[in-house]
Amino acid sequence: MDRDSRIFVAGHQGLVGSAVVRTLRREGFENLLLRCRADVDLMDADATNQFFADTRPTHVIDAAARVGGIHANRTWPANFLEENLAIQSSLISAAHRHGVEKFLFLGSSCIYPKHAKQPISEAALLSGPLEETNQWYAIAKIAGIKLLQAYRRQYGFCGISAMPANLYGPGDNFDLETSHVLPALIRKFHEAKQSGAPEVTVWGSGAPRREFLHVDDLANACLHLMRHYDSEEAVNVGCGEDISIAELAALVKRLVGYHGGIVFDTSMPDGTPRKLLNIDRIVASGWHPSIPLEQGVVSTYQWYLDSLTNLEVTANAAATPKHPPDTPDAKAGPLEAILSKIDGWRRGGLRIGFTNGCFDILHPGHVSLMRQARAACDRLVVGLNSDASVRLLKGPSRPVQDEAARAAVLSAFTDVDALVVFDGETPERLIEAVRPDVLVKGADYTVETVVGADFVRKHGGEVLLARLEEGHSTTKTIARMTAP
Ligand code: GFB
Repeated sequence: MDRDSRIFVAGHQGLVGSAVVRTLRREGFENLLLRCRADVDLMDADATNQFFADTRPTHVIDAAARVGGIHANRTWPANFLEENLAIQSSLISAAHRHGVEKFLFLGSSCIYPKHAKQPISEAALLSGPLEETNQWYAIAKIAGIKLLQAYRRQYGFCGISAMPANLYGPGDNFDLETSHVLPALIRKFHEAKQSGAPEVTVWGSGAPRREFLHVDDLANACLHLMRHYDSEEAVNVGCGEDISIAELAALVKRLVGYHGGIVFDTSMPDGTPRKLLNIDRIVASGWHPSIPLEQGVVSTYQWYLDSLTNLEVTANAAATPKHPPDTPDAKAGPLEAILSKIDGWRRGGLRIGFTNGCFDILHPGHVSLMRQARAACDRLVVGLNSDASVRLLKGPSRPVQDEAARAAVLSAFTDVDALVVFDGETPERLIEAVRPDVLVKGADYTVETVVGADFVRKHGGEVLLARLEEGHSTTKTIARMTAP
């Protein structure tokens, strides 16, 4: 891999992918292919294949995956198994078909048996039963390693697999339901410090041991492996030391500066008792971890604090729109920019709401819809039909106001936090990209007829029907305007 290589970083907005992009750029790699889910759905084999045909990457770093902590793994086993299988299969197949020179697949230390001998060497793969909570994710990742081995043996395809320890760092997910333990503890201790809560609850017994690797160390290792490693055998990437969850909680508590107590909730699962990786193989190839845990926790806590400040700035900006109504507001923007904004909100633990419409002539019914939608979430994203889309749905005389005017007026609503214009008849693709926690439409719909309802519910979200305001609708408004 050299500086001219066309490198596709799959999953570049996630914890790992964003660290890989940072590292590649720092090392002078500029020819990066970055696509978010709305551009290419990697679970869709045809779309992925087309993307490879169009862009012809020479190298792929596959950091795209459905990931989450112990509770998420236990709650959504079908998503963890099915989505990861689909993503890695379409990527590996397209990469082989379109002549990719080298492919790096990322797994996790949870692929190893629950009671593997410590420290766990790569040879422990498939030597015993998996841990129950994350077996679904582990099976998918094991299938990824095996698929690359099979492609290497059958086609000579150059695919390698790296298995990192538990990762953390800037850009981590701080949502308490779906996150891993380290960001969860940072957030819990921080919020307890702010509120003066007497104690913080830590899941499980505190006895399990975990090895934590800073994501920038992993990104470094990815680059190292792309340059120096070529074998069908997976390679472990860790820091070489582990710590119990009780010790980690005490460390985070001290670094955050919280002075209350810690209680353990043993109704929550412990998961694997221990998973310390043997990192002899990667160390022998010339790579070493460089970020000590304490330093990594301090900088991750700082990142978390910064992201909270950014949220406050965004919220204040939303409360006081600074733009005159005829200029596009900062809330509106291209999909990629809005998605990355949403990503930041979600990482900060905020609940994302979504509603959509033509919003051609705004009336009190719209004001009420926005208010109800915003009351059900922390940040409201509005999908606005483009002019072409409104013409398609309502006929050639519509819209009355073009999309720039409609976006400008909507952006002035304090209840609206972000706005995206979409083409086509329905916002289905947009909803899949935004993945709202709550999807809101007026009560002239039923839950069954709301576009995107199935998708949102399947992903743990809810659909809300907003109360209608008697006597107000765009059709009635236009009828009044055009009445003789
Ligand atoms: O990080 P974590 O969710 O994942 O949990 P795993 C590690 C340990 O921390 C478990 C405990 O024993 C949890 O019970 N824990 C304590 C907490 N408090 C909390 C908390 O507030 N949040 C969370 N999340 N945990 C995951 C796998 O396993 O590791 C994934 O499920 C993946 O598939 C990932 O492999 C690396 O280390 O148990």
